[in-house]
Amino acid sequence: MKTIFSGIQPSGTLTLGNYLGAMKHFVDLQEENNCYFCIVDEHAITVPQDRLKLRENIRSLAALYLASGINSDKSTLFIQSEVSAHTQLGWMLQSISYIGELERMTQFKDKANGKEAVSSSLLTYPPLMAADILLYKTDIVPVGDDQKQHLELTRNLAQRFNNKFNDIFTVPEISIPKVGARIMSLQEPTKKMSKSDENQKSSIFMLDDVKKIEKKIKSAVTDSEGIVSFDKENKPGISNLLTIHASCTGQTIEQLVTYYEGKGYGEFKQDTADAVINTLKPIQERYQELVNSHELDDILDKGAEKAEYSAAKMLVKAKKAMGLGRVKRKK
Ligand code: ATP
Ligand code: LTN
Repeated sequence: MKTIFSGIQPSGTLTLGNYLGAMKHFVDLQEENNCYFCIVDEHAITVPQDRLKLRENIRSLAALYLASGINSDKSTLFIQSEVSAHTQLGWMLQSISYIGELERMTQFKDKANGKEAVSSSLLTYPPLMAADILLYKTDIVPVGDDQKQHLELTRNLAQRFNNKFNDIFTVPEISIPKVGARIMSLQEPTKKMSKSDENQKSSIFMLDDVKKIEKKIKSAVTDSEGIVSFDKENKPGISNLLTIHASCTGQTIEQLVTYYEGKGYGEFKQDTADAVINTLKPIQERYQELVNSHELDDILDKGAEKAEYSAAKMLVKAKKAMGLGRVKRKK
């Protein structure tokens, strides 16, 4: 049995990209592994957040995890800020991170780009992410393609710590899905679909209603060729819709391309919209039952307690390795 850890930021309503690139795979993984799934609210505050909206997003994300199929009897679901070991180890890992390597992170460069007041936590975000992962002796981290660089840094920090102090951390592996690792924006299909995109038409949100989903897919940017085929370079829009369609139905891209030979974009888009609706509808129904329930609070309480127990043990080891605090003497 392997230990799995992954996190999603409560920085807005989740998109279809978050679901197909990350959450959907979490559900399969929990069957045979020891899984931790985290609502990383301390990562979300690296950019400005409205406090009431953040609270709402945290709850909504927790409900979406469960509605998508995360089972609290099999997995530990918890909120990052409710387990204080994360920021504590995050600080310790900052002390072995170099400013140069943090400045090279593309997520930092993208999010800091052109802004005047960039928080220092946006720069030190990766050591906190490393702490999330390393606290639980994680073997595998399932994420979308965009997190590769952060995972590489996490592995470097784990090895650096182990060499410098004591060999306590497991060096984690990354796991990226074969299809759906990077769902692109519907309006600019060379950019990834993101929950913080300002153009609402670019992203399908997991809670969008049927009409909105249809409208967004029908107005997705494509090309004038009229042939449904997969070519990321020259046909990024159609290729993205093919990826979405394949991930939602479980068909392969080759099967879809054969099926739509000689058919127009209109029919293909309508079927893609139906595939998305069939995927999201049952999740939305379960979400409504959960979001304001006591059941949700009970699950999060239990999750925080379980996570705290494992994380505290690793934190003691890390402090000891670095020489922090005192050696407890027997009385
Ligand atoms: P933000 O836009 O606020 O930075 P985000 O939409 O990128 O956030 P995260 O919370 O940072 O979402 O990511 C949660 C998970 O979803 C990560 O594993 C990430 O790799 C994955 N993910 C995010 N966007 C996509 C996408 N467009 N396609 C596939 N996977 C994605
Ligand atoms: N950085 C990630 C979110 C994240 C995460 C993690 C993912 C924070 N901590 C630990 C996996 C494991 C993102 O922006 N998607």
